[in-house]
Amino acid sequence: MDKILVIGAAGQIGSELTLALRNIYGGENVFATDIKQAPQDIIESGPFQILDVMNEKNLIHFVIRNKITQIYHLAAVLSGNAEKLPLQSWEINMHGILNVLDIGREIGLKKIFWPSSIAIFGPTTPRVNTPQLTVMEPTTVYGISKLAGERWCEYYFRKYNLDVRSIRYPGLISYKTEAGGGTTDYAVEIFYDAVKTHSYECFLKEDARLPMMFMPDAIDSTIKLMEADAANLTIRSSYNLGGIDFDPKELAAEIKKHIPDFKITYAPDFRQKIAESWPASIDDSTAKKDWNCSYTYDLAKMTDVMLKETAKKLGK
Ligand code: AKB
Repeated sequence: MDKILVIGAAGQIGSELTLALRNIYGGENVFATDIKQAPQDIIESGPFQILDVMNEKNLIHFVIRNKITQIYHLAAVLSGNAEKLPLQSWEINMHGILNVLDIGREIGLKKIFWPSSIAIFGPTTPRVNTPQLTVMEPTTVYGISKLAGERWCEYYFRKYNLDVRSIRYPGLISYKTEAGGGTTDYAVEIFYDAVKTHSYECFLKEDARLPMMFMPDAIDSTIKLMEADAANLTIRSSYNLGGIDFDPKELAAEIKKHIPDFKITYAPDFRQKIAESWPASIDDSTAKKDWNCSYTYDLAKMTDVMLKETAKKLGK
């Protein structure tokens, strides 16, 4: 039986992916770790330990002691936060993935998953239906670190035959754990404020169209990619994933169908410039061809579930 290590299990993706993996592989076989305390359901459904991916010695001891065969390395500083502390964020984002890749090579791990992002694209990239292979000149430190990480993943695959798999996530929308410090976070915050105050001040402009995805689709896609036959995978940097694309005005209009007096105002900050440098929509035909990726949620379905679940969470 595979033994899986999740690094960043208390984060936005990790808090949901860990539970999904435990459903498949059994709670005792999925080791959750983070530098902060995890939610109660993670602590109760299997092993959890505080662990810092930056500490290579502790990490390798953990991997050997627990006979780990697969790592999902999810910890990262996101785009908005990374702009505030560029060099520290570069260090965290790069050091983490390099530690994991090198342990993978040394121990002979079966598989590694690492998330990349639409942030690897930049203002010179075609914005509409952005292809899998295209110009990549990111202008954020987060984007630069994700692009470098992608190159390292492919390098370890080609040089050491390490089975690393990756997805370029669009903005992820979820109700369980809030995102922290990203440019696409408005699409999560808006639901909390809509439920609490029927209003939201958006830090992007009304027409800032970005690719997004509801978390259940992101989790399903991640597991599908990790279970795909290695022989079918033609991309060893990271796969484009499309999901849905919308702008703040369209999302507000969808929320208004449920909360008629909902009001949105706009006060764009530094994140608007980041959003303008990213794709508006994504061509994910390679992922569809190679491992049959597909999605369940469109804007209307996602909004309906987000409003219901956020209201439940806030006791409204
Ligand atoms: C961010 O906004 O930084 C992230 C991302 C798109 O990778 N959500």
